[in-house]
Amino acid sequence: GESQPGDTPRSQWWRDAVVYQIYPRSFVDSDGNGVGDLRGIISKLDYLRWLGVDAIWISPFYPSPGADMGYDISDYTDVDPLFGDLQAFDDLVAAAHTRGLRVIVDIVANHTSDEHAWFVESRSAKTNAKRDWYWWRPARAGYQPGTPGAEPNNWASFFGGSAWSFDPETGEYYLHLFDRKQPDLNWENPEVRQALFEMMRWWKNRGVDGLRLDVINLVSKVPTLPGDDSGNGFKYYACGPRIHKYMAELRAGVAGSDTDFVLIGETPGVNPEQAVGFTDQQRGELDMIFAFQHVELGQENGKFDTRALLPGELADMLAYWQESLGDAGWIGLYLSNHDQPRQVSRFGDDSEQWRAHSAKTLALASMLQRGTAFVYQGEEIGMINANFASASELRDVESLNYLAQGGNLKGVQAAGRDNARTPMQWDSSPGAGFTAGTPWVAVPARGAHISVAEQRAAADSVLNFYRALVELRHREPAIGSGSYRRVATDTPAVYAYERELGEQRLRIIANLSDETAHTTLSDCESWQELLATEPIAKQNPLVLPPWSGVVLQRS
Ligand code: ISL
Repeated sequence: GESQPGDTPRSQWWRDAVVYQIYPRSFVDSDGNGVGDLRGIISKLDYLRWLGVDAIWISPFYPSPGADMGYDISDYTDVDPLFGDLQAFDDLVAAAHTRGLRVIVDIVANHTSDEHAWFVESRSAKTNAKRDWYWWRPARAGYQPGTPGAEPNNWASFFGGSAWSFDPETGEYYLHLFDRKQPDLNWENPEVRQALFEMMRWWKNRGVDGLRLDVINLVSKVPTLPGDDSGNGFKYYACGPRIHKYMAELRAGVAGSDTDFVLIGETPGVNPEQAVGFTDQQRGELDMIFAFQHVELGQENGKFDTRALLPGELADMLAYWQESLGDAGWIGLYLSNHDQPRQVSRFGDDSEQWRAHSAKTLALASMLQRGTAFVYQGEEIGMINANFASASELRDVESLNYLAQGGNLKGVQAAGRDNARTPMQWDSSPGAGFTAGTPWVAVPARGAHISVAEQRAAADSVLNFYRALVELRHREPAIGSGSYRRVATDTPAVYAYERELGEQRLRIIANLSDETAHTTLSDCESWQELLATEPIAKQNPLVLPPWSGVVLQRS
């Protein structure tokens, strides 16, 4: 936390850091058009410095038709006029660096928009020089091109339906693991990799301090693209045969010898062993990855069919990852982002009674584990799911496709991505302090009173608790550098672990339920409280009120 951009390079500055994720469309709108923008972000940098975070990660702001809200990029080296221009970006980087904040941009290199110049060329003719930059295949043998069942294989798109779309212009299909407007790039072609690395260096040269790499474990496919009899193709395109070669090339080609430049991989579907494979520092690939198993808990039949979690289920999964990694590898710690429901609604209790308590307790349970902590905008005030009651309020292609294919609104209310994409609530005015205009997605009626303005003034607010947690991460070396050890508890809903470094020993205890819990603390006198979500008496057994937690230090 002490190091600033411009200091003597200090490797692994990110270990004790907190990264704040900004979804720019929904953060601050500086010009009243209802869409957040880069100048809006600049206006809140002092707030972020007050909160104490080390870095910001900004979701895509590049020119885009917006089919996937900017994760479909049509020009990698510019700013969409919706969000501003390159001058605004340069001003943002300078203003962030002045305040000691690092800037991480979001690079979508698995696919482009179908409106990107590369794809426009590629689709124009089978003989085009860029034809091979994407995955083109003829119809399945014996089928009339463009008719049902003629897709080259049975791979499924993450957003529903086939991963192939037919292009009548040349009579072939192109692969898209996401929307049909997001064709997959062919990383097998070295020209593609060189073009992508050059683009990444372009952002580095503009002053950015690191990259969040979208679905980066999907860039190496088994080149023959085999059909998958018992699945959706995942095993042939996730962590494919050349993934480690590509990641090493990326590190060398983009970060070079700059040990401060951070590479964060978004890696759906990886297990702990694969996570270590990507992030082992000796191998020189990524610095950290995002795991998914904990956010996919309870998905019975896809993400829109999610059951309530059992007591201890989240704790067990978090502990499984921590224990499996041991002192190898590194992950980003998160419970939510722009693709997930709000963490209080998913893992906590978003009723008025327990909302603030569970927001604090979840943060405490997650953010002091071994890894780099991430805070998605709005989590620091305990924002809750929008629960939109009408399809007309939804904006996300994934949810809209799901409904169009017969899915039900309840599933979308529980798991839809719009839940996390509503305007950041700065105050409780009609535009939430986000916009003076009409927001691109509504400020939900439910929870509209939750705001930064209200919480900044209240000492016991969720916001001030986050601030204290961030400060604690920076202050206690055992958090950034210590070992992790799970501590058994009397109740499955209580998650307890220790972080240890040299003489320092911290114990984190969190009651992740709405029932009072008792937990035995041997040697009660030797523990001293560093932080708690609410006053907790020093006694043995410890009595933890519903949704409460404490950080203790052994003296
Ligand atoms: O959000 C998901 C399911 O609801 C995930 O499967 C998600 O699609 C996956 O994590 C990949 O996410 C990233 O790439 C997508 C984009 O839509 C997401 O916003 C992005 O975070 C395609 O670029």
